[in-house]
Amino acid sequence: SAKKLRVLVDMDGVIADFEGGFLKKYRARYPNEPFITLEDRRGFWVSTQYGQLRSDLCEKAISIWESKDFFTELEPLPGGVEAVKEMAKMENTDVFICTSPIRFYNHCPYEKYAWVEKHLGPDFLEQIILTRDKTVVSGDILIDDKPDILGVEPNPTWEHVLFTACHNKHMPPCPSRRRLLSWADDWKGILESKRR
Ligand code: UMP
Repeated sequence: SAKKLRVLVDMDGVIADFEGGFLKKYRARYPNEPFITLEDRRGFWVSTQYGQLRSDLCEKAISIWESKDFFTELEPLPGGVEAVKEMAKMENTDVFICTSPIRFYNHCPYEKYAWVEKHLGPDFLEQIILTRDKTVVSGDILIDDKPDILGVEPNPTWEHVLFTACHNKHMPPCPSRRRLLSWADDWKGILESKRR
């Protein structure tokens, strides 16, 4: 068809290893506190699960991603950077990185730009969308590990494809929602299905 396909790709948990980076820095900073292995993670909010473990651990968890260099130093998730670069080179395809910064804005927005420049290249700085509400962004597909993406727009234009992460992999399969198990999964097939 004539129109270009617009793909929105989330950052944390999809191309950047937020969970792995969090756990490593939490354990280094709080070596004597209990922690939750990635195998035992449930629910999107790390802070909520840590708060359930012990109430004061909620703010300790938050202190990790509010620290300088947390977001810049996240490792890329396997295959993510390569997939996004390949996607961006495909004909009739526009790719945007669509990510929600934390509300503590001292470091996070800057570091998200720095991460994209480092891993995807300076040209990709044109493709960044920072928003706390992804429902107002238009696109054909949103690849995101957050199970519930809500906001002011009740009928977003995109189809949410759930990207598998440690916190969502145990959720019962939902027939109306497609999943990408990893970047080794058939993301090209999902894009092709939207072009038809
Ligand atoms: N985040 C929190 N609390 C948590 C887990 C994640 O504030 O317990 C942050 C990290 C990201 C943002 O900046 O929320 C999620 O952004 P998206 O992946 O939905 O774009």
